[in-house]
Amino acid sequence: MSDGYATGAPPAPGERGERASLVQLYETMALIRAFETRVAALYRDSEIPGFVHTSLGQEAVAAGVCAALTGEDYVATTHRGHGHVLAKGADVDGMMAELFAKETGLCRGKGGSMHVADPSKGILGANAIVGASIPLAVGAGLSSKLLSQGRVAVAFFGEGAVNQGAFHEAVNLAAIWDLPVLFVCENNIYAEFTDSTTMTRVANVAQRTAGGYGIEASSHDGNDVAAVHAATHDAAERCRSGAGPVLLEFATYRWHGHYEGDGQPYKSEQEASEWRSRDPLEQAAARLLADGDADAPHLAAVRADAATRVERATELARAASEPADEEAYQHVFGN
Ligand SMILES: Cc1ncc(C[n+]2csc(CCOP(=O)(O)OP(=O)(O)O)c2C)c(N)n1
Ligand SMILES: [Mg+2]
Repeated sequence: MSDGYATGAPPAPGERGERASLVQLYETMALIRAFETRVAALYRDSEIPGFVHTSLGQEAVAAGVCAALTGEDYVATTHRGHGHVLAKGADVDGMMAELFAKETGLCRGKGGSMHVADPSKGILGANAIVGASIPLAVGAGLSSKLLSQGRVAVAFFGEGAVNQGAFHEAVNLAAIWDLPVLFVCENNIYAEFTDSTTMTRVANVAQRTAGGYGIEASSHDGNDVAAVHAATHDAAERCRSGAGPVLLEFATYRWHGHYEGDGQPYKSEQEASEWRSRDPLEQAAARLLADGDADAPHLAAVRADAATRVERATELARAASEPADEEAYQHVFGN
C-alpha cells in the first residue's frame, strides 16, 4: 500500500512539486463525506443553527485541488465550502464547533458554515455572497506577487458565479497582471434551483473564460480525484512560474439540495441516479483495489476512522459553551 499518512488523517497540503497518493486523496474525501453526512443529520435535527449547504458528491474537487497546494497557499470559498476548508487542513473539532456557533469554533462561533475562516492555514473564508471569493483570491494573489512570496491563491466558485460582474473584473485583472491565481469552478449544473445552461449562451466555463480573457482554461471530470489533482498540480506550477492565472472547470454534481431541506423537485430522478453512480469515493476505491494499492479492509478502516473523528468533534461541539454576550463586540471592527 502506498499511503504515507496515518489512517483517517487529512493529507497535509503537499510540499511544492509533491503529488498526493490516491489513498491520501481517498482519506480526505472520506473525511469530507463523513463530516457533511453528519452535518446534514445534525441540521435536520435542529442542532445546527442557520443555513447549511453541503457538497456531498463533490468531494473530489476539494480533495484533489487542496492536496496540490502548500500550507501557505490561499483558498477563498463559497457558501458550499466545508470540503475546501477541511481539505486545506482546518481542524475538524474547530470546524464542527463553528457550525454549532460555539465559542470553541474556528471563528469563536461568529462565522458559522458560510463564514468560517482560518488564516493560519491560508483559509481566507467561506462566503455567502455568490462570486465574492473571486476578487478576494485575486487580492491575495496580488499580495503574493508584490511580496514575491510564491504563494498561489485559489478561488473556489460555482458556475452560477460566472454570471456575476465580480468574476469578469477579477479574472481580467489577474490576467493583465499575471497573478498567481487559480480559478476553480465547480460546475454542478445548478445554481440554486435553476439549470445553469439556461443562464448563458456559452455553458462551457473554460471556453468562455479562455476566449474572453486570454487565460489558460480547461474542463475536467470533477468526480475523478486523480484527474482533479493532476490538473491542479500542473496549473499551480504554472501560476508559480509567473505565467499568470489558470481557470480549471470541474464537472460534478451535488447530491443534496441547494441547502439542506431543499427537496430538489427541479432535478430528474434519472439524472440524479446517473451522477450517484459516479460517486467519487467509489470510483477512487475501485481504482485502488484494481491497482492493488489498497485492500477493502483498509478502505473500510479509513471510512470508519473518519466517522469516529467526526463523532468526536460532534460530542465536543455539543459540550462546548455558547460565546458570552460580550464576545459579540470582540474581533470585529479591528478590536
Ligand atoms: C450576490 C448573490 N446573489 C444571489 C445570491 C443567492 N444565491 C445563493 S447560492 C446561489 C446559486 C449559486 O450557484 P453556483 O454559483 O452554481 O454554486 P452552487 O450553489 O451550485 O455550489 C444564489 C443565486 C447570493 N447569495 N449572492
Ligand atoms: Mg452550481
